[in-house]
Amino acid sequence: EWQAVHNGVGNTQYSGQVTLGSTLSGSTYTLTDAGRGNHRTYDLKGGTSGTGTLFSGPDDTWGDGTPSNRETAGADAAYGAGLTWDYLKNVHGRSGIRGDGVGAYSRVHYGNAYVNAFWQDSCFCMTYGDGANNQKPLTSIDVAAHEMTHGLTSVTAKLVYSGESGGLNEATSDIFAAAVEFNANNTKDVGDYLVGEKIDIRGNGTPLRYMDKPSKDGSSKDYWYAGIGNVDVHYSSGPANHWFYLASEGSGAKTINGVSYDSPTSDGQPVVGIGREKAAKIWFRALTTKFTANTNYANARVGTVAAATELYGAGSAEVKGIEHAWAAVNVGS
Ligand code: ASN
Ligand code: ZN
Repeated sequence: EWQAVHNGVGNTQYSGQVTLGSTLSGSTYTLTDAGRGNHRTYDLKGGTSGTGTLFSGPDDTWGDGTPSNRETAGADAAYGAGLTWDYLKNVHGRSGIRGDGVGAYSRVHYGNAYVNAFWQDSCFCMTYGDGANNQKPLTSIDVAAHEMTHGLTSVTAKLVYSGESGGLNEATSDIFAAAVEFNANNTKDVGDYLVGEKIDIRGNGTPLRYMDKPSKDGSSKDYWYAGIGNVDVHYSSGPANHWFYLASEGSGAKTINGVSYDSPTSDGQPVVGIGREKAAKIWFRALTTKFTANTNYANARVGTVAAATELYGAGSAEVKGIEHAWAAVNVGS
């Protein structure tokens, strides 16, 4: 059976009106993205197990921009998964999480007022709660890209989710969350080095994490130290997130897409950025060809320098730039 690739209209909560891949079966459209490995988006309707119900309907318009319409969270989740698919394909030449052209799936409306989102290897799927009072689903671009990137890490480096490797696993998800958000060029949810700035998980409008200066969240670490492996992986990710910011943009004060940053360095020495595209290329190559399950911060420095050397040459400005960024987060050679 041959089915045409359709483009539906998504009225999202966080990213405005967007285009979504859909499929027409008979006279019913479903949120099945045939152009992206048949990634499907399901409604759990408050449940916490099973696949739920595939979003479907007689028109090809999904959601109305408000959380009271249950298609809205589906539109945001489908959009985020599609952007992450496109980013992997267009920037890194990878067709889907496993590189085999097969899409994962997404489930929204998990539980009641559940304030988290997660990836599971067991279902090869990502799942989203509806947030406080079921008003702030955790379906923004960066959260979706973060969760989908956990799938990528699981099938590549397989970084163990504890100790320093756990921090690097978390940082990998934050790094590609930022990269996907920048790559999306969405005018409502602009690219930034903040994580979770749209979902108001703290209830005061502040982001969950800050990559330019991770300690701004009150818990994350700016710099590596012996024993950082003992803190929660969402905080030991700090030095690697900070590395990505510094490697991309350099130290000091800077405003990008209306967001102001001021990134410090452990030794007070300035760092000159190489640009986020190159920094992301280096991290991706290291993740997929150098890092292994027990890679720690010292190993990550070695792995990224090896990746940068292959991409840009020994002694290149790119290699020097990322070495300076590692030194600036206290990861020495
Ligand atoms: N949302 C969290 C994360 O992806 C869930 C977890 O703690 N693993 O990091
Ligand atoms: Zn995570």
